[in-house]
Amino acid sequence: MLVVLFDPDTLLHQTVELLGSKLIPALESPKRLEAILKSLRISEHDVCTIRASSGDRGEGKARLFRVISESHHNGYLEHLRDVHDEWVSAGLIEQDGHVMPECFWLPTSTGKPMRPPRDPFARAGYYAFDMSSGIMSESYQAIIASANLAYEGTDMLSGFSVNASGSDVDTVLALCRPPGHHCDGRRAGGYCYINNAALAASTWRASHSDAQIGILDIDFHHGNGTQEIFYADPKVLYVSIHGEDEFPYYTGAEDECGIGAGEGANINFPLKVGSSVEEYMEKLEQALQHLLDFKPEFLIVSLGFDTYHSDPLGHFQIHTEDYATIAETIRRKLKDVPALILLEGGYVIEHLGANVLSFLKGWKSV
Ligand code: OKS
Ligand code: ZN
Repeated sequence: MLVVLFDPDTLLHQTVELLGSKLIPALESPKRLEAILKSLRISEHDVCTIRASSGDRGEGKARLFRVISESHHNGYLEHLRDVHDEWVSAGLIEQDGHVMPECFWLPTSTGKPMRPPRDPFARAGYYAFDMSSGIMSESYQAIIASANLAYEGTDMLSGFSVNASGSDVDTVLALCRPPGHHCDGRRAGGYCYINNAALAASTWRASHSDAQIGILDIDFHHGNGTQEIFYADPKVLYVSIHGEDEFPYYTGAEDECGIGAGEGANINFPLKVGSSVEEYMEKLEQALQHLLDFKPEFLIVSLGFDTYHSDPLGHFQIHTEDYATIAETIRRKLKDVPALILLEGGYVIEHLGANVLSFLKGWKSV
């Protein structure tokens, strides 16, 4: 059985980004989820609504934060929680303003340790790598709601969640926003603040120590954050198919294979901008073979719909019906592996709902 998870608090985050040289409302907007929910409703697909902000404020929540801390720095998490208030108190912005970095940290030869500046204005650039990760008053609530979907979804799949009504759930689609795959545990960027995939992997491991976990990233963009978090980890295989030389520009090359014990457990498939669905499927088959050979007991799919042909931030020739083929191909190859599908990018609002439905149709056809 496949379950779709959603938290209304994820809609609260609505910020601005630098695109080209203009500051505009971020393309990663609540409208994306509203469009998906509308299509799911019309097709009479069940959506399970859960809330991170209500109900369990005790042990469950503490556990969520414990798991988040495994892959994210505490100072960074405190920054996400507090920086908007700090900027308001310092008179830097009004309550409805957005925290945006001015100057980024950069490596130097001074030998000084990298440490966060005390000044909240300066700190914004210490904990971010671009200007697509602004923070507004309700961002933190949405960020935690999004992360909680990955956490609860994993719990459902591993079978010990109080929310799980039965043990026949083998797939969860978590309608996460903000997305996660660009966040490396101490820097927000590319609309991402908490790495939902890393959080899911940590959640799984809490109940299955030593598990082999596979992550398939099929967003148009390279998941630099997920790669970074698991780069030295032999137990987590990260496989990504993404636009070559596209955002985030400095990662995603074929020769990034992992390090130390993790060598071989990171596989990148950069694909030329403008690639056809045939070229895409060829890489997908290869990616899936690597995952199958790895024998994961849990599969995380970072799913972006910015591979869609007319996406403003992606440039592959993929159409609505192709998402069914893609999903079917993944599911066929890794049929018995419980799967958590996490929403990442996808910005053509008018077609997002149809693309999600197409993906689900293909997934369920197996
Ligand atoms: C410029 C746009 C930055 C592109 C971010 C890409 C986000 C994404 N402000 N990642 O998967 O979809
Ligand atoms: Zn993307």
